[in-house]
Amino acid sequence: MARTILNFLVVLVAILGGFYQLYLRPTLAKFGLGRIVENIGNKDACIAVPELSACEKIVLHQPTGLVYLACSTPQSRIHWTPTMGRLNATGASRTDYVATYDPKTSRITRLNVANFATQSRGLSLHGMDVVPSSSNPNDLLIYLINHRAPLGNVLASKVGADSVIELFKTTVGGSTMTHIRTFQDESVIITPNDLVGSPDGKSFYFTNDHGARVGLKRELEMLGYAATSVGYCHVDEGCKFAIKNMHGNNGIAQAPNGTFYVANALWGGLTILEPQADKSLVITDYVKTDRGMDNLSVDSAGHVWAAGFPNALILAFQHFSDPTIPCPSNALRFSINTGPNVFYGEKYKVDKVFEDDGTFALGITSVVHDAERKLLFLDGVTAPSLIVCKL
Ligand SMILES: *[C@@H]1O[C@H](CO)[C@@H](O)[C@H](O)[C@H]1NC(C)=O
Ligand SMILES: *[C@@H]1O[C@H](CO)[C@@H](O)[C@H](O)[C@H]1NC(C)=O
Ligand SMILES: CC(=O)N[C@H]1CO[C@H](CO)[C@@H](O)[C@@H]1O
Repeated sequence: MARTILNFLVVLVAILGGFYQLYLRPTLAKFGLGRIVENIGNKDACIAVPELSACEKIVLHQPTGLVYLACSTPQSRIHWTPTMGRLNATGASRTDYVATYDPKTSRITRLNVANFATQSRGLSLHGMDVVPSSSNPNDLLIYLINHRAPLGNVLASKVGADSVIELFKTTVGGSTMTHIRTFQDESVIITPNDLVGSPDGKSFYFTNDHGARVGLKRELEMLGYAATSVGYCHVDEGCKFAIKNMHGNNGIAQAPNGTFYVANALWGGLTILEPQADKSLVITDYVKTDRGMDNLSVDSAGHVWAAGFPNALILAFQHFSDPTIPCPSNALRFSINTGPNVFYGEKYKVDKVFEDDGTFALGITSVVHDAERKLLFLDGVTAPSLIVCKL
């Protein structure tokens, strides 16, 4: 009997050892275990703007150099960040806001909200897109993910957030945003994270960062369960899934020629997709990275930028509970590889343009590059300030 148990234990240890070596170790390494964090492009070349903390998403208006930010408070994020399973609706800020920052004058403008009928349910922001309107480029359409608390006597921790997409309109440099409509779809808009809006104000693509609002299955996604998706909504046609069964979907961005990029926040990697006539998406390529990442943007030079997570473990298990705990951050740039190793199949080059151990830049989840003015903007869910760096 003892012998059998011993054999069993030996086999078990061997299996677990193999599991650790083959599976868990590379996963933990991607999450940041044992990674040495460098200092690249940080400090001297940068300034911090503490008035703009906890801004989850940054969008650049290229012609003017103005940046639009979707902001909250670090305190609210501790209680209410549905993507991280933080679902304490009482602790959520319902007065999150969109601000503009002008790097030329350092002027910050918090946009006033007008015509927002469902105002009582407030704004709890996350992903955003700001798109010049096709009918007048001086008008900007602001698409916002709004994680509302569920209505009635139900606990958000039981049913999740009642998330919708809000569409507002503003003018370039204006100080008011006027509500146009709310997009709602219980079965397709599940756990919206980030989005790409159309210039006619009628449709958008968005990522669902989980397969379900709540429940144990969400935890399996950390281990590779592919349950995230991209959805598509049109004001006249409703919502549908553009692609399902992807892993770790988070930030989404679109190049001017229509190509989509989606970041895997858990295991890393950039997926490249092409839209089809029926609005579905087809995967055409994938670029590996050594870390999870988030909140993509495409600059005017065609480079894709991402906030990398040098250490997702500290981010998820320490910094998100207490945003004062430093957590390293960095910015990655993806470009078409023109170097000699193209030959070996490396179509894309991944450069680390900014890295900080967390003493200066922490909680960074969104990175935007102004290629014309050579400025890099960094902010994030729980970041204490906006960081602006000269490149
Ligand atoms: C939820 O948030 C409220 C308000 O901040 C706080 O008083 C309460 O302790 C929080 N509940 C939990 C379970 O964290
Ligand atoms: C779209 O542009 C990107 C670079 O900005 C390029 O990598 C991609 O191949 C282009 N896609 C198509 C379908 O031409
Ligand atoms: C749109 C957006 O901001 N997406 C993600 C940015 O990063 C944080 C941190 O992981 C995510 O929680 C957001 O979902």
